[in-house]
Amino acid sequence: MEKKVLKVEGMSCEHCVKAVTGAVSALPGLADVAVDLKGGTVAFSFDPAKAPIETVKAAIVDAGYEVVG
Ligand SMILES: [Cu+2]
Repeated sequence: MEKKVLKVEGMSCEHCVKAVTGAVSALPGLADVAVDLKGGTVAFSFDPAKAPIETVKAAIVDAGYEVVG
């Protein structure tokens, strides 16, 4: 498992936190998903063999948010 923190734009309320947490948690090999609403970040552990980082980013984008780093 690798740990990663992504900067995500567009999260403004608890609904966004739930949407992003749900989208990322639904991917295979994802764990310990933690959204920091004020900081605009999403931290998680992931298994690149199951879900590469590009897949995680795509899931966040599909949920309607922008990954900026
Ligand atoms: Cu929201």
